[in-house]
Amino acid sequence: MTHVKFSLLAILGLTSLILSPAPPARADEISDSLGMKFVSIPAGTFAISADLRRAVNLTDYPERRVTITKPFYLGVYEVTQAQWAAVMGNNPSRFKGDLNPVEMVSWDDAASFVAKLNQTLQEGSYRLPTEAEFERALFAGATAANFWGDKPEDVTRYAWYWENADGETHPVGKKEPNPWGLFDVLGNVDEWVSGWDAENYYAEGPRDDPPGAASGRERISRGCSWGDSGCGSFYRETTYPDERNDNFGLRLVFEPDNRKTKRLRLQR
Ligand SMILES: [Ca+2]
Repeated sequence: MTHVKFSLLAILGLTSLILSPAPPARADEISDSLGMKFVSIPAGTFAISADLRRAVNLTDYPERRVTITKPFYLGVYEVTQAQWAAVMGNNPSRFKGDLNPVEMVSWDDAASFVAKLNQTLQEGSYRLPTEAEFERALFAGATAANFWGDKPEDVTRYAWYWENADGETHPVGKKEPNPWGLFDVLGNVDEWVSGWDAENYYAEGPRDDPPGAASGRERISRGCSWGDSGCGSFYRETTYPDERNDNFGLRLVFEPDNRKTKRLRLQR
């Protein structure tokens, strides 16, 4: 069993050298043996976006503040097809490309990927981001309608969406990152977040580290995709957990095992 695990890790390591995009490393980035890179998102208190308030009918609350109490590592990129295939042994994507984001994955499929990754790599713990974490990371401290400001048309610098994507996904990391170093946080594929959709959740749920509703009928994706016209920070979709589509993908939160963090940290 141990032998199998080490062999798999060796394959994953080689695969990551060949198949990972390689922008300059930031001091606060870490990388796992699969080649997935993560950047630290700072803790802080912020107002959940007007668009999320509208989406969940929180119109009686002109401002609703939540706190992320500790920094967390979020994937710099969407999970790629090469990374998915290295872990799951298959590639369900419609738009094939090793460095393109995996798609045609349901929320349930994403949960299976996370479970297998945790079982295989054992370098720490992987999970989907909560919706509050996604909002924190997406807006990167900005209070404007989008992280770049109030001009919606500037989204074309950061995102692949209907008007510029030629009807398909693109390799991750080709557009500009947001101020906290996240690529394709808008556009390319919609990204699953944890928790269920629930109308009163942000009115009645916890203010600190809200995990998302514990039950419901539909899961949530954020960030718009190649197939969405007029992509922006407002984008939020709710879908049954077993529904696959060529616009659904994911990015992960990684909580490194503290004993291994030093080895995982990238050098400048
Ligand atoms: Ca995306």
